[in-house]
Amino acid sequence: PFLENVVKHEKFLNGEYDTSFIDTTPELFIFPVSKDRGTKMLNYIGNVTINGFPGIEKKKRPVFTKPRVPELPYDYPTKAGTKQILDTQGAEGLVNWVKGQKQVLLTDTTFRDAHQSLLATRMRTTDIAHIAEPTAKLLPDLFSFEMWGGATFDVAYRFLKEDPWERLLTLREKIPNVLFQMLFRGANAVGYKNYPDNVIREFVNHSAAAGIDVFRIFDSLNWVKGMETAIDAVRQSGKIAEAAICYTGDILDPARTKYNLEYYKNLAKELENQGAHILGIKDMAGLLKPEAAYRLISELKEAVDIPIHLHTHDTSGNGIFTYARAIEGGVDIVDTALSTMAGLTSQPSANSLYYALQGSDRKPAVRIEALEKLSYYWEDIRKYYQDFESGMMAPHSEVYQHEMPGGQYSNLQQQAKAVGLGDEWDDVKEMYSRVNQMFGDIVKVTPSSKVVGDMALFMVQNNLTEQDVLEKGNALDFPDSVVELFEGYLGQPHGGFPEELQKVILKGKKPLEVRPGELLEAVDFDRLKDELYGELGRQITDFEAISYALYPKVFLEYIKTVELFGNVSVLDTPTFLYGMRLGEEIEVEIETGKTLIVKLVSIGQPQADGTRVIYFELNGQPREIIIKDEN
Ligand code: 3PY
Ligand code: ZN
Repeated sequence: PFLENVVKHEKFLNGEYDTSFIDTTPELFIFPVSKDRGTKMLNYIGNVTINGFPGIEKKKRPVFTKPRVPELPYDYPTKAGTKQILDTQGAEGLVNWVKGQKQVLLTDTTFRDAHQSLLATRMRTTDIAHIAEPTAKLLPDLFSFEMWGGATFDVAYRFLKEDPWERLLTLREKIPNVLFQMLFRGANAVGYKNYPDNVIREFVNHSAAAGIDVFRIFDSLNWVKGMETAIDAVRQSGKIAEAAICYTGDILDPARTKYNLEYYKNLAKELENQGAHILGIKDMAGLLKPEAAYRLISELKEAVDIPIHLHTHDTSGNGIFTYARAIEGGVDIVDTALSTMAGLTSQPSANSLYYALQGSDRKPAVRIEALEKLSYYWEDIRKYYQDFESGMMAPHSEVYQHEMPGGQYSNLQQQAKAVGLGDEWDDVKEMYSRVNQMFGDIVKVTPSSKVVGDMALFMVQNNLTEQDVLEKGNALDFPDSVVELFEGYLGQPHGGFPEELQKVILKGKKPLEVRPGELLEAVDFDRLKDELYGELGRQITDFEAISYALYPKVFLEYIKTVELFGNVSVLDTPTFLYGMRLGEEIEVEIETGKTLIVKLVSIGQPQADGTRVIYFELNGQPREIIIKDEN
């Protein structure tokens, strides 16, 4: 604070003080570095070796095979793709190009939704970055890579201890030819609650500048008002606004009248009028049955003039059939993942779809050898993350009953385990669908799906029925997320909230009737940067300020970890998740051209104070690190 005061002082800034001592006594300015990077890294490795990684069963580091990166000749070209169309012809030009395609276009979700849905979003940047260049070269004909947003932003900081902006910048450099797409939760940005409008705008502007081209914008209650600010911000940034309708219910079931074809058609027209360049159909749970897909898409093609982009999850095992029918219905773009990261709660496999469309005039212009080669890599990488797998081994048609989004399945399961309900998972799933009915049959997608999940956990944990909630609600302390939903802080559901339940949950509080963004005070980014400057003692980037505005606690926690352990994103994933085996030697490139060689020599016995000494060699020099054994 003292220095900060000095360097910001008007007279100091005007040069009214003699500062020649800076030049004459340089020794005053050599600050002690508390720990060097190597030591910090050894601290991390020692710690994870002894104490394990959250969510990973404690065991010796497994032996993994070297991931198979496709070998390409050094002069293999990077063909121009959709990114160049957008950059030279603008959003309208790109939309016209899409409309002119006979083939069905593909978005590859391997870098985002696939691992969000299969591996609790734990995929690290290093594993994506290693395959990014070959992917750009082998798949130049894709519509886009969905590679950012959704839960990846939060999980990067919270669990992977890495910076999501870095991921975007790194991948953009390696993939210059295909559009980058992100999932954007409308007024909830990449978080779980509504943010002030200026935060939404800043986020969109900075992500656009850092490399995002297509923003898939949705609202977790399909409330168009909640999407308006984001759509406008994206349009203003010159990028593609893909406004999405979340698909829920079943248009084939005449008994379920709340979300019928008319509902979807009206919503589609509203979004087109709102300025959407592309209409997204976001079937986040994989509920869109094949015949429903045909009807929905063919009717929407009549209702709107913009291209339609369909997203589904293969949870039920019907994904390819759904796409085949949607393609007959005229869908322009579909979301797939590389086969070894596809299926189950993830997207349908691009490799399978390729073969399913053989003989069709809408077959995509991708090369099957490319898809297969890249799939080998992901088959190897996926093994690193085996502890984050959901355990779902086969198609799961029960999804048509519980309606849980693919991205939530593995996450809610982790949450259930964390609160001691690991063995009651079947009850939690069943309760999830009962809570949905109790809430009036709402759209369930982040963050509304999280609220349904929180309530389901709460009810199973406390042994409550729907009746209990209504009768004893006054004495119950509902999860905050549930109270906020019923207060209107996530917007308004189609048909409103069930009134009796709303009264019980709000206990006299008045619900909002307007868009939360109208009431939330704008974030003063200059003040926020000053605040952070005070806290961290260094200049703050715009990216950091936005992250802090979205997740103050998570962001500061991340900064603390980096101070303690340095930049752990440079570690290979087996070391990051499992630590090292005795006698093992690894290389860590801490910056381009600067490599540390680390060998784990031995692990000392636990001491009376609960610590152990870990003996390493760092670039051939012995190093001892003291680690607190938390076991
Ligand atoms: C997200 O919002 O993260 C989702 O993937 C919703 O399906
Ligand atoms: Zn999804």
